[in-house]
Parts: sequence; C-alpha cells; structure tokens
Amino acid sequence: MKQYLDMVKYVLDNGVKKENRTGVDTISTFAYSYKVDLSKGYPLLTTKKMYFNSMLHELFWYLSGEEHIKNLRKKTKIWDAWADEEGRLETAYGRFWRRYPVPEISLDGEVFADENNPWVTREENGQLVFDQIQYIIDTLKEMKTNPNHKNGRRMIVLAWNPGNATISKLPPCHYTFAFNVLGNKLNCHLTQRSGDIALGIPFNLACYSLLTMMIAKECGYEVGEFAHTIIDAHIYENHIEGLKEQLTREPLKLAKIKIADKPFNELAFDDIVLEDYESHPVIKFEVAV
Ligand code: THF
Repeated sequence: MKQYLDMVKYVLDNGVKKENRTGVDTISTFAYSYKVDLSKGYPLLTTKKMYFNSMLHELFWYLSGEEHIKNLRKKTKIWDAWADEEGRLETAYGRFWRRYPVPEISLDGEVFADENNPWVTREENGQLVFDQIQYIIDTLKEMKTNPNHKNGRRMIVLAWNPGNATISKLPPCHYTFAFNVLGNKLNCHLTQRSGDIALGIPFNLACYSLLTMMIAKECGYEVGEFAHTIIDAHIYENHIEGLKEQLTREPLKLAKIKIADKPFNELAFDDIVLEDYESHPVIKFEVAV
C-alpha cells in the first residue's frame, strides 16, 4: 500500500527526535493523515507479513465489550504487556465502545435512561452505560429511509474517558472514530493521539477498515474510504532499519475479505475470511511498552 510507505518515508525524512516514557526514543511528526479507498481491496499491508489472525481476535475483543483480556490472551499476546496478572486492562476499548459510562440525568436535567433510549442499559453495579456501536448501526439503518436524518453527521464513537485517562496505564491511542455517508458509500475516519508506525498503525488500519466493511454490510451500504489522522505519528529508533528494508519492497495486490451472511452481532472469528493474501516476508519489530 503506497499510502503506508509514503507515511513511513515522510516520518523518516521529517521526524524530530523525542524521548518518551517507554525509554526507546522516537522520531515524531505532528498530525499525519492519509486515506485509502476500501473498494479497491482490503488494505492489509503486503510489504511485510501481517498477523491477520491476531488483529481479527483484537477486533472481536473490542466488539465484545470486555474490560479484561482473560479471553483475548488465550488467542494473542499483543495486549499482554499492558494488563495486570488477572488480565485487567484499563484501556479496554470495547468497554467504551459498547458500555460507555453515562450519567443518570442529562446536562439539562432530563432523565437519560428511559424506554426511548434503547442504547442505554444499567449494569449490575448500577452504572448506566451506552452502546455506541449499536447506536451507529441503528442510525445508519435509519438513514437508508431518511437521508436527512439529524444524526447523519453525528455518528461518533468515543473511547476516551477523562475519568479513566488520568489513571490508566495506557489510555486509548485510537480514541475516536466517525462514520460518514456519501451516496451509498460508508466512510470511516479514525483519530489517534499516538501511533507506532511500524507495529500498531498497520493493525489499526486493518482493524478499522474491516470494521467499516462489516458495518457497511450490516446496514446495506457499499464500502467507501477509510481515513486516519495520527496526532503524534512516530517511528521508534529500533524500528528504523526494518522500515527502511520495508521501503525497498514493491507492494503486491491487495487481499479480499469475505464476511459471512449473518447479523453483525452474531459475527465471530470464523465468519471473517481473508482471501488472496500474498505478502513479502515478516519483518520483526520489538514493541515498546
Ligand atoms: N504500544 C506500542 N509501543 N506500539 C503499539 O503498536 C501499541 N499498540 C497497542 C498498545 N500499545 C502499543 C498494542 N497493539 C503488536 C501489534 C499490536 C499491538 C502490540 C504488539 C505486535 O507485536 N505485532 C507483531 C506480531 C504480532 C503477533 O505475533 O501476532 C507484528 O509483527 O505485527 C497499538 O494499538
């Protein structure tokens, strides 16, 4: 994928050296953006072998709403470093995607949780939570019959929570995304506060592109574009050599994704099939914790 290689080259050429909490320095740039047309194929990088299965487990973990990695860590180790021994992880994205804590009453003093709000439920501990993914799906379906629907430009999912961010070991990196409809095409824009270009970004790109494809299918849209803005877009110094090697490689034809004919909320790991994926060999990058 040319867009990814362009970003790597840009950060290698323009990155400013910066120290950070992990102890491995980065070269960083500010607010890098790119977009890809999902109708041209599934943007899983071909210039190195991608661990698609790890990414797919990660996506279904997000969608599960779990605030721990007890199940995820049996499938992939990619989140182990940030969880405690019991598997608790304050950063659990899905907890916010599907169970975002909301107040009892709105800022205007109206009761928030009532029968008119199907996305709010009360958890065992009394906390009210909001299912942001279901809200997006329901809104997108409603927009099919009413394109002027008032929520047409309000399809936002937020993983950032100030009450969590100050105490979490690792507050969400990709902390908000928005959907947008043009014609019959579904677009998605992801905003990321911090992006590890060698390791995380290829996963995030693959993950949100797939999520967009799944939601488009569920709601009857064609796939449009995936756009990504990375506020601190950086390369760890020990990744520079591997990325330079990657830049010498010619991108191959993009893979395809097959999604089983099932309702979105019933989709599971085996329902997503990666087809025609060919890649250059693995490049090993060490993850900074
Ligand atoms: N911290 C840092 N420094 N970089 C990140 O990319 C990152 N994440 C998540 C949280 N903190 C981060 C964790 N996501 C891999 C991939 C994604 C991760 C963490 C690690 C990884 O090691 N990938 C390897 C091997 C994958 C495998 O063995 O399955 C790879 O080659 O892709 C970004 O959200």
